[in-house]
Amino acid sequence: DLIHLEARPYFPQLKNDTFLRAARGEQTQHVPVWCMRQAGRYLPEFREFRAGKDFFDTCRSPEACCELTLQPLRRFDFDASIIFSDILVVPQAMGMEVQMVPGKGPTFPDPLKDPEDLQRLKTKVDVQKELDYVFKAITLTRHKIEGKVPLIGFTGAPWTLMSYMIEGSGSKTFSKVKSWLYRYPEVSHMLLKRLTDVIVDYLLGQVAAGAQALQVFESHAGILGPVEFKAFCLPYLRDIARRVKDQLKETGQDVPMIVFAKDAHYGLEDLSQSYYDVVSLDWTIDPRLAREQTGGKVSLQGNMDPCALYAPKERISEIVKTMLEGFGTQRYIANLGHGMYPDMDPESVAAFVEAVHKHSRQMNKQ
Ligand code: 1CP
Repeated sequence: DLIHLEARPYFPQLKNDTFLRAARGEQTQHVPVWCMRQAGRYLPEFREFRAGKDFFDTCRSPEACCELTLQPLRRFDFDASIIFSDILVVPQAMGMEVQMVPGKGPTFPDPLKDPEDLQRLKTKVDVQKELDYVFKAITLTRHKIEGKVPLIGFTGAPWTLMSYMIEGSGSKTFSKVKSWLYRYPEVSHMLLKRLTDVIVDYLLGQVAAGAQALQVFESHAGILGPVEFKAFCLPYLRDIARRVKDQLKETGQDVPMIVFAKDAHYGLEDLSQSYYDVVSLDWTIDPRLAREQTGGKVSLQGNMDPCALYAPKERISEIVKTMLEGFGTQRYIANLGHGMYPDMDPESVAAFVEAVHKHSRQMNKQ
């Protein structure tokens, strides 16, 4: 059986459920906080641990993933953790080769060039087998975290993964993958559908392994206009949440789901009605406007400009206070608007986390 979804009572009991409560829209005493890319090169212990090791070899080692997930929790008072992995393990599971080239980022030596190349992908992907190493990492980490905070599992969304599979790496214009949407819309939908099927199994497998929340990264949403977003992103994002939620419901499980569609301003209202519990925002969106557009239907997550971490500590505290005033202290998870950068100071992260906890507790008393 691919997915056995029974609850796992033998995991250590959760001691801090603030993040899960905020995600579900329940009252919290303080605003929970975590950072996208909280495991990363800005931590000296991360650089030391990763030194000389291949990135995807590290991803395939449950022990290594566990250690890297736990590192930021030893330093900071985060209210959630995210499993160390990468979104590109999904194209690998579908049969594509991906290398992490130092200084360049992820690279596909043999990207998809034209519609016939879809034949190079596996027709049937045994997710349980191909991504077993991620599931093992999640189960191990869930034990080793000892209930300190919830563990978030994640995936890349179909459009973002499709863009890497066709561009072969990051890109300035994304002209190759966008040309597919205009030249081969039907084949594009076929590919997005196949990615969606794998992603649904992958997320369910992560929950079965011990993930307590799920985040879907549509990091490249913003390179599309509103019409293409509605055609090529939104239906698949909805489909993923609906199918995962339906399957979990059958076994009485409720796992909060977060969608992060970076730079998709025009999509906010639709995303708030797409079965996700939480909509995660990049820093270009005004908190009050986001609340209006999502109509109080979902919790919100985000959205401090990561570069605000370069500010002096007192300034970080002020920025956080303004952000909390904009979002309010309920139905809200503080985070950055995107991932951290390697040259950031861990002290600034500590200041960010402290400011969120301190200001939100004060505001809740008033
Ligand atoms: O050697 C290294 O340390 C490389 C840096 C690194 C790290 C730490 C990469 C390469 N991936 C990761 C881990 C990672 N990737 C996590 C771990 C958990 C955490 O947040 O602490 C997560 C959630 C991701 C997800 C991811 N990978 C995304 C979605 C989030 C986002 O940033 O928008 C994307 C787009 C990737 C691809 C990727 N992997 C790595 C890089 C440098 C990139 C981006 C490349 C590009 O700009 O296109």
